[in-house]
Amino acid sequence: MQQYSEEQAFRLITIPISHYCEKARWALERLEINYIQESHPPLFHRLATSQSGGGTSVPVLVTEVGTFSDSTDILQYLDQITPVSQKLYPSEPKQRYKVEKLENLFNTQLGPSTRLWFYSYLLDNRELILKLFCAGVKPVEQEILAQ
Ligand SMILES: N[C@@H](CCC(=O)N[C@@H](CS)C(=O)NCC(=O)O)C(=O)O
Repeated sequence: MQQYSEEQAFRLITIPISHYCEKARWALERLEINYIQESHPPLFHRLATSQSGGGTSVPVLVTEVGTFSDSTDILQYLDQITPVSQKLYPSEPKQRYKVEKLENLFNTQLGPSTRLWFYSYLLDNRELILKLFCAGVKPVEQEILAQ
């Protein structure tokens, strides 16, 4: 089911290997919302995030009503504009509390810990870093990174 037109497509600023970006992508795709993804290698992303009114981190979702620069804010906004039958979050208050608690735990503990673990292996492998950081980014950024 397509609910949003091409003109309304949101812009999602990402870096290729971020699990927080994957969370935002998952929500957009689950809700079948049109979006244009703009991926940048880490650090290059900061120009796009700052110019769009976000902070320094990704994901950033740019919409007609504003810019959302935190994955939970993005999911909550998407949930707000979604019909009741497709909501991401439960409507029942106790269930919603449980879901938000889990989301917060994953955001503040699991997410940063797995990222640290992953980077501790990745940083020794330049070839793999380049491959992962460059997935889906503009050729000019790929070239600069490969120098
Ligand atoms: N609380 C934020 C955390 C996002 C976050 O840590 N993003 C990382 C990528 S996994 C990032 O942008 N790092 C690069 C930077 O901060 O410059 C969210 O849920 O969106």
